[in-house]
Amino acid sequence: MKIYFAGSIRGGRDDKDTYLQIINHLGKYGKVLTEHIGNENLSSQGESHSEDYIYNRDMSWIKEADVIVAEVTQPSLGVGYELGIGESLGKKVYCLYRPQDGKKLSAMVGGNKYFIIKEYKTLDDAKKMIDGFFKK
Ligand code: 6K6
Repeated sequence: MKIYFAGSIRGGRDDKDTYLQIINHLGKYGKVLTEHIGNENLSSQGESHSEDYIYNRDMSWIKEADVIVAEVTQPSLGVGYELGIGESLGKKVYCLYRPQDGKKLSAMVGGNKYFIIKEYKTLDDAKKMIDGFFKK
């Protein structure tokens, strides 16, 4: 099972610890192609590869992936784009969202019935939701 994990980079790195925990948990179910997203040393400036390289690598990983799992709490143009590409390629797309006061998930994600969207409060909840998804 190849898993493409999507999480904000230039959209902001506030949730990078959460990404790392989710990526580690997803590792129980398959190969996470995008392990770097949980890297605490990866700043909002991203990796030191060229933009071209990153775009092409990430697009080929999405094509290769069996499933896309995204943490969508921190709004990110890149994550939104990846979700749309995942849908157009017919990939399963599973989104984890942590509701926060005064903020709402984009209607272009929240309103799209193609996406499986799960709301969580704690990391333990999120892990249990992931278990439920992969054990189906
Ligand atoms: C390169 C040089 C400077 O900054 C960069 C960007 N680096 C990236 N490295 C890896 N993955 C990236 C990068 N930029 C975007 N992505 C992909 O988009 C990841 O797979 C994330 O899921 C998503 C994050 O998008 P933004 O818009 O928050 O950066």
